[in-house]
Amino acid sequence: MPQRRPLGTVRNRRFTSDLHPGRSLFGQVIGWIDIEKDQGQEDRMLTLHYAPDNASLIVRLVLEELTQPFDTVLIDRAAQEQAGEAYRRLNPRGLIPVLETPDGPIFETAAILLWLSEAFGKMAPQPGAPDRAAFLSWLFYLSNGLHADMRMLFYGQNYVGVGSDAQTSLARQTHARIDGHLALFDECAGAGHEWFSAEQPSIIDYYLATCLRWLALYPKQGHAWFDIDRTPALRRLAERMEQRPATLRAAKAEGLGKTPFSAPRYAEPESGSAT
Ligand SMILES: N[C@@H](CCC(=O)N[C@@H](CS)C(=O)NCC(=O)O)C(=O)O
Repeated sequence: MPQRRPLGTVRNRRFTSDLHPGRSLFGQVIGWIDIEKDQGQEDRMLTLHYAPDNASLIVRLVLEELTQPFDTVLIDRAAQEQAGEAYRRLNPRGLIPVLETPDGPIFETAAILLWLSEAFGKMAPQPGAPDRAAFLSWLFYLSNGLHADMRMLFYGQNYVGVGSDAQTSLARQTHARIDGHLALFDECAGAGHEWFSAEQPSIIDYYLATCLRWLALYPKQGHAWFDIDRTPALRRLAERMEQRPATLRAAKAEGLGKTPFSAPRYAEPESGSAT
């Protein structure tokens, strides 16, 4: 069961040691003083603010792959809790996810993933590695290109208002742009990089697999245009990623079923709602 507690209680923890540049955050002894700690509660360093099947899912998947224990705080989307004052203290933009860390709260999915990959020294080429530059380019393209365009599909009214002609036109143009992004990612997935669609999963793999899931499901009245079979390398990625034990654990936690990336169904979580 997800844990619920008032937003921001981890702010009451105080970090007591300096981080050493160039060393993995979790490879060293770090000290926390818990000022307010529930009795019997484990002292965890990471807290994910989430709603089922929201962008927080990508962070959950990566935390599971890293086998890192974390706390969760369920955001009540039906009550627009993410837009409230308390949540905006963690993410001024009022969007899910936020990950609370020893370095403070982080928002924006790609920023969180990058922070995790550096903190644990895994799931991405590390600073100084020869393929770091290419990896960063594709991570930012995923976040700032594909994911940003997907938000236009899912939240069209925020971009062109509620008029149906404007929404239809926006959707048509956005489909074409997303198809273009996916074609480029498909080619990149088949190019033999170690940081994308390789044997060991990367943060890009989980981020993209989750985008494929959402494209197949959302918006509820307008997803028929999408066909994963137009991008065979991405289909293979989706099928491979859903076999990972990390995906099975995340799928169980958020009620995603057995094929959450290649043939998804709507989430049936025990608590909370996706929208
Ligand atoms: N660029 C943001 C996008 C996050 C995002 O779109 N979050 C959605 C849920 S998947 C959200 O909070 N929607 C609520 C809203 O727009 O009010 C990120 O990567 O973190």
